[in-house]
Amino acid sequence: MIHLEQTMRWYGPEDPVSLSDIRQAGATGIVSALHHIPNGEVWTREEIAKRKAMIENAGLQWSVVESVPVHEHIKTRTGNFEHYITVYKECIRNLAAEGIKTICYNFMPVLDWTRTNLAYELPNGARALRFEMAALVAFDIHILKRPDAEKEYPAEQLAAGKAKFEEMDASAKAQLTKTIIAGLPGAEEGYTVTQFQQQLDTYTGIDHTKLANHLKLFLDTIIPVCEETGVVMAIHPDDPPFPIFGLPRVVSTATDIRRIFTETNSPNNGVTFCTGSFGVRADNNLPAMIKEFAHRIHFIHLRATLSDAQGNFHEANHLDGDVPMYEVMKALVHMQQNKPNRIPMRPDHGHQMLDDLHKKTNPGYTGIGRLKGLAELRGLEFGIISGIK
Ligand code: DNO
Repeated sequence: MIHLEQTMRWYGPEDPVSLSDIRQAGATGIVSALHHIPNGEVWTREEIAKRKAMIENAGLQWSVVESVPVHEHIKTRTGNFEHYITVYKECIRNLAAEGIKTICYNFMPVLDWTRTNLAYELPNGARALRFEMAALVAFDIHILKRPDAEKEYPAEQLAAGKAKFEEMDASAKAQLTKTIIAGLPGAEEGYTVTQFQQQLDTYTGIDHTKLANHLKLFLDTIIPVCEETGVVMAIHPDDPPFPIFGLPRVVSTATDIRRIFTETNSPNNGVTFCTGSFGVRADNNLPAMIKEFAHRIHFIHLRATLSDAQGNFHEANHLDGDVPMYEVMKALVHMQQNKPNRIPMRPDHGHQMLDDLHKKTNPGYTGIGRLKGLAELRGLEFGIISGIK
């Protein structure tokens, strides 16, 4: 039986979690990106080779790039978008030339992933990442004061947002603002409140259909380069998987993935199967999605969330929450047996716990929480595979 490849994300030399830590946690593959190169600039072969050597010198291999960011001009198809697509193709070619052939990316407008609380205390004292609708509304209506935003929320949410805003002091408001728009780890962009509104304005007139078409046009241009160089693209779902700040979302559901795969029909056009992102929607049946999209799942993020009908969620232990991780892992084990290569998976996020509570960490990317997640997931996979043999 073939096991999934166990990987962990490493933010590069500045990451408080070292390559040695990751190796001790048992991962063999690294997920990394050249975060020091600004979005829209070419990743040269030299820079890629340097990072690759660092990883290999630590006894690991660079399995996935997460992410080569997609410039906002490509998403809105304005300004210099053609230039940025040329740069993107160049990055694909250079990565392929250095032997790195799996690229994770997303097509979320303006913000990469979004949370409202990075230190949500759990009953056992560990801390988790949380998304609270009332906090998002408090920011949107009372801090950002986005024009006409009221019309997008039902009355109860507006009331909850107002109550939330009124209970926050100045430092809580500043903290919430920073959490939402200053850029979480891995996001290549951060904004001030004014810049954020200006960025939102660039999406005026871009609805779901238009954004979906921009993604298709982007893929139609880059996928031939991937086919030529043997690179697979793995789109990351929207996180959270529903529209926020009036922006369209086009990678949230099985219907979205089906559309993306049909419109640009190539095995190189694939998905990062992120159970944490897809799992927040009750209408996403994760095991069924794995079965349907197995041929195009090139990378896996495993994480569980606990959510409610109001759109609030927090990140639970990897085997808890409302993601049916046993069924998910069974479907993935089955998928892996029919693939020619090992599919990289990583424990996505982890709680801040034990000694990490006293350390400066990248929110969600602690050493100990992810070590625990990886250990549990690997144990689950081991159990399932042992039962099949
Ligand atoms: C968050 C990550 C995302 C992801 C990007 C992919 O922890 O899963 O930031 O890397 O959306 O492009």
